[in-house]
Amino acid sequence: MNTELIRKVSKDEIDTFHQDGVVLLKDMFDQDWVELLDKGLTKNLEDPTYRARTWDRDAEGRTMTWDSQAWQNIDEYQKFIFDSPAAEIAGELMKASKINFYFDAVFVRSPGIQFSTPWHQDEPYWSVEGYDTCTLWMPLVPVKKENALAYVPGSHRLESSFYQYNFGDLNPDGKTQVDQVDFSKVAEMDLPDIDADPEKYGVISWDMQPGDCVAFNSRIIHGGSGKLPKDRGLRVFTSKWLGDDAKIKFRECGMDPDHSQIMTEHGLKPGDRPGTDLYPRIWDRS
Ligand SMILES: O=C(O)CCC(=O)C(=O)O
Repeated sequence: MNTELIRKVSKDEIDTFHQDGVVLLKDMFDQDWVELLDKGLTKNLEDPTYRARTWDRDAEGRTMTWDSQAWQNIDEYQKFIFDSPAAEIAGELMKASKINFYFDAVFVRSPGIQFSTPWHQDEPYWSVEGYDTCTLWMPLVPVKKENALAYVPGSHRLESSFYQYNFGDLNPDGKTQVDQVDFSKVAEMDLPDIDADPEKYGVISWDMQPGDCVAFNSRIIHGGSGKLPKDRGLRVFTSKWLGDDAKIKFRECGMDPDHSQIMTEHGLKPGDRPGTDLYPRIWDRS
């Protein structure tokens, strides 16, 4: 298992990440990491956290499942977070001096399910604020660009706060939503109707193989991923990383996911740099 970068993150990739807020990184992880995460994901699905939810179940019983913050109970995820080159990749892209791990989230779709993730942003609704935050989106199976997560390049720089899709509404089982939030008090405007004219918004996504990842700034508008052909499922592991300017922020409007309680229990308060064993420092430039 290769704990070092198997190739450098290029200057072009770093520039694209800053300009567009998203970049495809081909061949960034070797197959050992992909297999390890896949094993972890199987465990995660067999023994989900209390947060796990089915976001969609269609008439044929096909599902889209989400879970998050499972890493503390899954050795494979821990090994990836602490020993893989992921933190260094995030550090290079964000030109950071230090990188803390924030949390993991998985998105698993049955073959043929049509469900698409609604367009949304992440960081404006996190319990952390900062421009220097990024997600590594890693499919553990091959995925075509029309079924992969899509992005609006440059939207990470928009100042507006948009009405956020309430993911608590994705709840076909009527399960009590643990992170139910009311975003209506903060947002100034609706997200544009991106699906009406994806070209106008420059919507981008890529064909990907296991070992590739997309890195995106957590403020970017992203969504889609789905509309799968009958013989194709999708298993995605994502990891969220914090760069230099990330600070804890408890948002009055509610948060998704809301870490305020566990942060407080760990002695963390608004304005602090996320740390402790909850958000471990994984990488330093030195
Ligand atoms: O893969 C998906 O469907 C959604 C991923 C996502 O929204 C995220 O990683 O923030």
